[in-house]
Amino acid sequence: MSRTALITGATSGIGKATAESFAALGFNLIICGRREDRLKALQQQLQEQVNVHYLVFDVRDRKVVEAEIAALPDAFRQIDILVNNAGNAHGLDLIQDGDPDDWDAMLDINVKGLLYVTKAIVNGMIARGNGHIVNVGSIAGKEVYARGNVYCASKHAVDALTRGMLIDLNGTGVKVSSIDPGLVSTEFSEVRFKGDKERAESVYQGYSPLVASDVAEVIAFMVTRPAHVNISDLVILPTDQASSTVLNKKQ
Ligand code: NDP
Ligand code: 8X3
Repeated sequence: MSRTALITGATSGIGKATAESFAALGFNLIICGRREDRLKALQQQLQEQVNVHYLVFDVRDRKVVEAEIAALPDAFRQIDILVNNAGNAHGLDLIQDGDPDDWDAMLDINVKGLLYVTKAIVNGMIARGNGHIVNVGSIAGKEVYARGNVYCASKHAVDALTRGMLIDLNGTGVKVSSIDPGLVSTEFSEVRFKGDKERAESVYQGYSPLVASDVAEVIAFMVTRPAHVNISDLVILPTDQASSTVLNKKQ
């Protein structure tokens, strides 16, 4: 029987590319995000390959997350793979200049949103003795860089949660993995810089960044390992990047 995957943040970037990679593997999909027009377009694009259902929710809204997942149609109720991908950075400021609304967004979306979605799905996986949760962390969850403060804290929290889940779910049949990318050219920097496209584009110029499909292909590899193999943590960087701050960038 075909596996079913739920992907948060499937309207763009890594999440969308993961939906495309999973469709190529024949996985049925539940694609999630706030922008319904994009979810509809992706459903149209992929439904010739696999069954696709979409859910519109903000991962911050716990009640809606719970209700939408609880109300999934029968054909999509058994979720075999959860990709906790929804997230962004908001701002790139010194801590003393940071906007508390940005801090709330990063901690509520990247950390609490991941918890809400996981909670709504993990008990079904445990009951079936089978499942795989892939958390999209970041190099920012391994290192702290200047002005990264709260975004880095949110991704360090994702790193800790992945390790905590791995321990707590040991023996249940549910695999837990983290993928931690470096610089990936997506809408990420446009969100971080609040729609400033020029500044966002400059982040990815002068070197070869990862593209979303580079990360998606690795996620697809991670979820297709044999039952006894779990890739628990994987850092993926552009060849031009050695750490958060060491980048072979031509000015
Ligand atoms: P994008 O901005 O392209 O995609 C972000 C996705 O998250 C969108 O689909 C967006 O959907 C969704 N999202 C954001 N906020 C919410 C919310 N409140 N509720 C529901 N969905 C939300 O960025 P990326 O693809 O790059 O980012 C995906 C993940 O990868 C993030 O967790 C990010 O931190 C991580 N990452 C990114 C890196 C990069 O360099 N790009 C590097 C390392 C990690 P919508 O707006 O429709 O809700
Ligand atoms: C996104 C990569 O370096 O902008 O997580 O934090 S970085």
